[in-house]
Amino acid sequence: MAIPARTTRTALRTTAGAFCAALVLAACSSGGGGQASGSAGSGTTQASGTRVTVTESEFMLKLSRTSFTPGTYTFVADNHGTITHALSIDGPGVEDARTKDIPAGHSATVTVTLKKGTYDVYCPVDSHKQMGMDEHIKVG
Ligand SMILES: [Cu+2]
Repeated sequence: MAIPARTTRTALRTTAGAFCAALVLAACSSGGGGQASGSAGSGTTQASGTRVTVTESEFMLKLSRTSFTPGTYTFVADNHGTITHALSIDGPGVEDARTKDIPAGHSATVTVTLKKGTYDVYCPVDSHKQMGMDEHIKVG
């Protein structure tokens, strides 16, 4: 920043003010960009991982495997029920990742990276979780 040494006090203040405003704008736009790229990951469902099939019906979940080691998994939720379900996963580093709503007879996927710990696998539709569509898996 080259502010001439002989600038009058008033002019200097004006220049400094404009400079600060520019800084704030720059900080705002770079901050917003960072947030946007950070949240983009949670919406990604096309990444692939070890496939785990979760059969859903009223009101239970059945996982195709019960033993997990840390890594990336693609949960394929298969709705064998007669009403709409979905699948959500919550645990260390995974905050309520979920499939879209799945009509009866359809399936949808959600990909997550599991770390050591316990994860909650459940149906986030209405109160299905409380009605029994709730399983816990242990990773590690
Ligand atoms: Cu459900």
